Amino acid sequence: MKRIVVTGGLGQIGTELIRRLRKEYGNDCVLATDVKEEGTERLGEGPFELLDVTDGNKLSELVKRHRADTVLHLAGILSANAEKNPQLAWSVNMNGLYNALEVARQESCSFFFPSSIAAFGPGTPQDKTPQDTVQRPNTIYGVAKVSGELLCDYYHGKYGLDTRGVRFPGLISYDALPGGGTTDYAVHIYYDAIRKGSYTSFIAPGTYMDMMYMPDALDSVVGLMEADPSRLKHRCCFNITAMSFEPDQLAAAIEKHVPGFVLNYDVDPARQAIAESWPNSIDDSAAREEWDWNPKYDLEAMTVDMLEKLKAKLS
Ligand code: NAD
Ligand code: AKB
Repeated sequence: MKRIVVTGGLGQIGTELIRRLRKEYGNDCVLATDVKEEGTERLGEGPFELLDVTDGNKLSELVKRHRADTVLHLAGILSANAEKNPQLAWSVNMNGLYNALEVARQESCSFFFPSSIAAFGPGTPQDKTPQDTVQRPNTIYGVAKVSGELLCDYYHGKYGLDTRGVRFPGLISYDALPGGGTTDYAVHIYYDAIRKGSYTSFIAPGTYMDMMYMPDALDSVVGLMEADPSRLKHRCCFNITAMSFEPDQLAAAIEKHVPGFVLNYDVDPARQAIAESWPNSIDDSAAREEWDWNPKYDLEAMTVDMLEKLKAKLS
């Protein structure tokens, strides 16, 4: 039975991942932590501790006290918020990661790192971006993600630490709201479709980005952490994707189920520039070959489920 510590557990991913892990491994086996406390009731039964990941001593104390064998390091500042305060983003995203890796090394824990499509940049091939390719991002978030990937691979090579990770695309979900990223438009559009029948996008038409529905993202974490290590040629991190679309295509998918839905545009230059520096679509064949990655939701299936779940939530 695994004993897991999750950092940044009250975010968009953590909220759902912790419930899923508690179902799989037992409530008491999963220690949720975050720098804030609002939203703990959404995590279900199980232990919770306040933790700022820049405090390495507290992180170490909690991992030891929980007798953890696995650390899932979700704490971070997302792309758009990171550009507003690069110094804070570096401190949380890099120093927090270093602290978490050091504790994992000392306590011999398996380690999960959520990288991002942001680990690519303007010089990367933009279509079907390969697993191993140019990574020269021009955002502080992306710079920290590439550095984090390298650091995780370093800990694997140097210390034999069981580090694993994925490059998540934009994640779409109906439970916790996204935390200040560039792909957030693809979540907000569903809320506004139900509340107002229209949405104003801060991302321009024709801007393709990879996306994924949260149930597939949760499967990816569990699937990769359970994967047979002898099959893994890569560690940090695997390209994974489920779909790639631009705002008009997303609007058309929603309009099929919300007749009369209207998409307007008021493009935010800062977030648009970030989006344009990321791939249009990435190639996830390494993940498919090495640990049988296989997402279930395409745009249509995700849209049907999102609208149904959100209608129930907002009614
Ligand atoms: P989120 O912003 O929703 O949640 C991040 C959590 O980290 C928040 O609950 C926040 O309170 C916490 N946090 C911030 N500073 C902290 C600190 N100093 N100490 C401890 N906790 C702190 O983000 P998310 O979407 O859940 O993403 C989790 C991870 O996955 C991040 O590393 C993110 O970069 C990565 N990721 C997310 C996406 C996505 O679309 N959601 C895509 C790619 C990668
Ligand atoms: C963001 O937009 O910052 C995140 C991500 C793709 O990393 N959703």
